Amino acid sequence: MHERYAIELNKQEKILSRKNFKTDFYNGIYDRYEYPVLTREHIPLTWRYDLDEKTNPYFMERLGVNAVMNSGAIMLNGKYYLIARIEGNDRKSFFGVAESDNGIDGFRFWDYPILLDDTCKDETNVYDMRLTKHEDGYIYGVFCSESKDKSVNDLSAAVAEAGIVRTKDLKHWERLDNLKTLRSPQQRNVVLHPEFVDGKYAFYTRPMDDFIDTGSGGGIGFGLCDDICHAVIDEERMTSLRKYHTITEAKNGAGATPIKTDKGWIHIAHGVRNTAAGLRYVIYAFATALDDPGKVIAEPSGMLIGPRGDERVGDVSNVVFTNGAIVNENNEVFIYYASSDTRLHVATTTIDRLVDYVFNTPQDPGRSVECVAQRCEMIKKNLDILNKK
Ligand code: M1P
Repeated sequence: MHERYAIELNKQEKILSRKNFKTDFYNGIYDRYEYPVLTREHIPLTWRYDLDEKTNPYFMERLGVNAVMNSGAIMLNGKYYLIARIEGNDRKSFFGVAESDNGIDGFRFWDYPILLDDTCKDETNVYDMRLTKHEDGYIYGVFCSESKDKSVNDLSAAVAEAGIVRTKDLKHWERLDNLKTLRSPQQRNVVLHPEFVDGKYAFYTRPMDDFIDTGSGGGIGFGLCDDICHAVIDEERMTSLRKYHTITEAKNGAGATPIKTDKGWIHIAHGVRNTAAGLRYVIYAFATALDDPGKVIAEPSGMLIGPRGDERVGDVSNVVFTNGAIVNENNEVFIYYASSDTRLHVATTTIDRLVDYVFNTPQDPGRSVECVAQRCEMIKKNLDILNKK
């Protein structure tokens, strides 16, 4: 074995066995952590280097990895699993399973990445899998299946669809037909709801006219389908809407699979606005009704998580994005979010705090003057409290 192997393995082991800890960041809603939970440095050396000295005498990285980011998440048999989006140096993304005992550190990838059934010959790229433990007994993975748009003579033009796989153990994956939405030409950020709705499979969708621009797509959609093996959605109605001069002005999209609470389904999604420096992605939350998971019943004002410090910089800067969260047996919530399409972090909270945040944080009144009035009302209440002391 090349002498460099042991050196690199040792360096990697330090990262893999590093304990993570909460930073002093405080907002009462969630905690942030010092280290990302997954980075390109977490990728096994066997995935990147040819260890055969005859074919790789200089111990070169042959198949490098550029980034590890947007990850689906699930708890199984007491362990925390992430289905990470891994982007190779060749810009193609793929999925790998990383496992941890506590959800905040010690994530290690299994021996092999996931090799999907090659059922879509035009598919060039796959990414951002959302995992749903469905009441039908399967774990579903819904991801973006991207192909070149052959209808135009533009090498960057693409078509996004929602690919669907299912498994029971995260080891054997069965590929189903891509979702068809009859009224939306493109789809990304599609999430399967964990329960049947009116006896049907229910999806949160993101209707788009184009690969980047959602165009006439007004926000996060919701639609039902009869057959998950050949999923077709005829009609999508809107849930969380894009709104002028908010964090969702340019687009939004469903993130983690919704979390069921006594008061409603809590959704942790992303919102995008345009700036002179390009698109800015933040994470926000809202709730839908238990008896109608497509109907928004609470939407706190503004963002839940925005990029901070080093998180602001990466391959696609000024981005935080989530497609996975875990609730453990103690009702602790682990929100996995990637920063700047480069690495993956965790923020932790509890169901009680999340419910309080979603249902008791005031809504965005929509105009500066009303926002100031809203803030003044709270300040007045606070000053009255302080002055009584
Ligand atoms: O680059 C930021 C994100 O862009 C896309 O999100 P959306 O579909 O809302 O534009 C996704 O491709 C996502 O993977 C990426 O993190």
